[in-house]
Amino acid sequence: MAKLVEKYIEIAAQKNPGEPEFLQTVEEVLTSIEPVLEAHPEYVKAGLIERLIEPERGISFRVPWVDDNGVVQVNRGYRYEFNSAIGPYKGGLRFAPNVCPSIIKFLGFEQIFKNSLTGLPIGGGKGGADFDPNGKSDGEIMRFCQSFMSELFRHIGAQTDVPAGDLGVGAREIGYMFGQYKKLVNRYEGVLTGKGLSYGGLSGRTEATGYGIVFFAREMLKANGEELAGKTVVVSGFGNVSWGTVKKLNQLGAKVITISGPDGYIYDPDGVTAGEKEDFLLELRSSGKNICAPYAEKFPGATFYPGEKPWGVKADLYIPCATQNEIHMADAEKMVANGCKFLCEGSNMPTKNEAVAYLQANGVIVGPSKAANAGGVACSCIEMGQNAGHTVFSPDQVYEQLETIMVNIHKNAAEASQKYGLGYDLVKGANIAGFEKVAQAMMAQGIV
Ligand code: 2IT
Repeated sequence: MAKLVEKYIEIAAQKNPGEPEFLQTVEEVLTSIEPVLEAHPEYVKAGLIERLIEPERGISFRVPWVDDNGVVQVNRGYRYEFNSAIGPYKGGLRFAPNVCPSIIKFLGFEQIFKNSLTGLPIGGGKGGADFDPNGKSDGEIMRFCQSFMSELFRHIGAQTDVPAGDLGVGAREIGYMFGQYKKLVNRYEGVLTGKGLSYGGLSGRTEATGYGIVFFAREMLKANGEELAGKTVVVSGFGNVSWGTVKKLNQLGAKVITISGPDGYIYDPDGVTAGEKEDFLLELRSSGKNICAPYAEKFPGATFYPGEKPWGVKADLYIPCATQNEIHMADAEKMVANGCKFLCEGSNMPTKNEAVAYLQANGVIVGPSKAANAGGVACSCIEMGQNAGHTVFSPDQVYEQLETIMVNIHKNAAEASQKYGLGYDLVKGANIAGFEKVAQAMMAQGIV
């Protein structure tokens, strides 16, 4: 079976040259599900893996817009509709200069299993553009979002494909895209999630990803006889996911000692505490400068380390929340040397495959992002339900469901790993649990 998995990985490599991020996740997922393929030769016969690694549809399009100086700018937009076996395509839109097919396809492929793990009826997709929102005026952001939606609208819909935010796409961008979609189709429908509360958004969606990550981390610790209260935590990033994570960690009595940005990291030995410090993350984000250094000017107890990542700081728990491939082998070595016991991945695929293997081999419990950060998309699906039912859910209703979903994801990943004799391996368990449901649905629906 190892040979077979190698063959699939080889097919992916041949068909997707120059796409390292996509191939990284394909290899990670397929290696994990080897025992499932062994138990189900009918999946092999049905060409299920060949079909799974090929997106159902990939769209690339021109996004022309005019900047504040009257100069025409052209970006490239994408939507990869990866798998609709268990529900409409669902996944965020990322606006960042490095967006390319490899990044969108890695995110789209991950999203298939993540969305399946939520237990909710959502397929996998992802999109975005190679547009850098940092330093752009509000007018430029609006014109870009309108132009982007002027093409994307024909491919999406509440029953077809429901995008949301990701890096560089928050409530403001979702608002502009929603307005343009509604104008073009003349229909008020829940085609995007992460909307503002005044026009169909879900209470708690903004916090959902970070809160979910912390619930997942709590379950990981609990399963290993430990609790979050009193733990020191290294967090990276300072955006929406980091903010929600810091908030919930503070509520549960843990102490966050770092945040980071593309410019370096902040070490705050007193903790990024609730209130002023926590709220300052929002200010940093909305400044549009994409730097975290001002935190150390505002709070003199903190130190800014330019150009460095926080992985050499000693802590009980590490939660990367910035972007993909933040943790390389050298970082993993530092973490192990510092006695790291738990890594809970907040951002999508923050750790290189070889670094995950090294951490696990050295006794670190790793919570994979597709399980740990699934609370965001789970709440997106609750938002879809709210819109389809023409109703409004209270924050308490949302938080209660979110917590239950995260507890179940941890339980299902741990059980799937046990079932295949892999012990407590959440990385493999999450891939297996996510895959099993999608595989069953694909088998039931024939060769499509
Ligand atoms: O990576 C993710 O799960 C997201 N960016 C959220 C996707 C969604 O549709 O809410």
